[in-house]
Amino acid sequence: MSFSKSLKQSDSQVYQAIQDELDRQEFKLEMIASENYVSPAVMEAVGSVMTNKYAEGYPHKRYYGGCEYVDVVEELAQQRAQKLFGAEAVNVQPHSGSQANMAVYLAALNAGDTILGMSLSHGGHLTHGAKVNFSGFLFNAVTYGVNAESEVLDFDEIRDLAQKHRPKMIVVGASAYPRKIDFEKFRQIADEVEAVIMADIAHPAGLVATGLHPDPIPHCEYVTTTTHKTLRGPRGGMIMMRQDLAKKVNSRIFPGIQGGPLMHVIAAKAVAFQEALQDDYKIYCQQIIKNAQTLGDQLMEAGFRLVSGGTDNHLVLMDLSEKDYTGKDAEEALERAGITVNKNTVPREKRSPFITSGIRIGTPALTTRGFKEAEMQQVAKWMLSVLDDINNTELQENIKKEVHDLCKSFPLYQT
Ligand code: DSN
Repeated sequence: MSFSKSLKQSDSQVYQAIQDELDRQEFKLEMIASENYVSPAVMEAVGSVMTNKYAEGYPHKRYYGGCEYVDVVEELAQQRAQKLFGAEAVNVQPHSGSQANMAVYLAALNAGDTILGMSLSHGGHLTHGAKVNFSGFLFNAVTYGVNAESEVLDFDEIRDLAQKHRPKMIVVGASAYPRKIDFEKFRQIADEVEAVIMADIAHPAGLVATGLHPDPIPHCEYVTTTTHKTLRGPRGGMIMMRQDLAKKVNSRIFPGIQGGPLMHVIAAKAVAFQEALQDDYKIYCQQIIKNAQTLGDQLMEAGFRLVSGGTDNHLVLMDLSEKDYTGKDAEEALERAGITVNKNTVPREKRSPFITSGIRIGTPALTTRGFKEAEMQQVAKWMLSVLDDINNTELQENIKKEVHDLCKSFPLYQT
């Protein structure tokens, strides 16, 4: 019977892959803007016996017996999220950001209704109306972008589009937008056309929670987020809303689109929210922004172009369209040097999403491991060396060793 064996004893292949992933995270520079490292406490909850429990329904109204302890963690997660964001009502059950968004759409809209969201190629998200996504199949999706010159949200264009198309919902939020989002301005436009707003704050959620980014809660009917980006919790989603909207949204999550909630993940969300309520989490979020700005300044000083000319959040978007290499080339070269980023489309993109003319670089994960401005300057130097001589694999190999050494001085999980 293999039940009582450790993973190492029972499945050497999966065990080895996890060890390799641990090494990758420990010894490479993780700069994907949507990723982070959770605390051992969060991981302990994700790996707990709560994974065994079926708990369809909501606390104290379940379809299964034996839910008294999963009720405790779900209520803790709800209460802590409410405190963290000042939300009237929350649903902590969405398995992902995509499912959080889907539940809101199904609560607020009918198939065929018009939604107005940010275009994917300008930094939006698949679930904000992309043609290849359910949000594009089910709804009549119209998109807005950034201003051609300033590369920041163009509220005149957004107002014109809203008045022309009369969307039932305006979707606010982005996956690759380096600036703060003014939810109050979106509210004014939404009121002019009698639309509701769903703000998807998956990327800046931690910055919102700590007051370092404008707060969508007073201005938006629905606020969705993932819990694993700047918020530094387990992989999952969450919906925040006014109390009067909660019943319908909750019914769209269960039984609408999900079955049993992932109680181990909900337990870990509770742990992460408690961590985010501590004073040092705000210091962490402040450092994320300082680190992104330090990196951005160094790249610009070296002559690189950043979309919108800089950042005031956790990411920078490098526009490489004037270079003789692509976003894909840059991603691959940096990866060979131990620096993980992702290729990304930029405004006015001419290449396919598989090639792109940009890279998106984020600082939440490196900030978690303790990097500050000095380390970010070093990281920028390595990136610049790689990009200045992009086919030099010997240089990349040498930088990879230096990256390894720096990572060793900032241990994550291995002591
Ligand atoms: N895939 C996420 C990102 O990288 O931004 C968004 O869901």
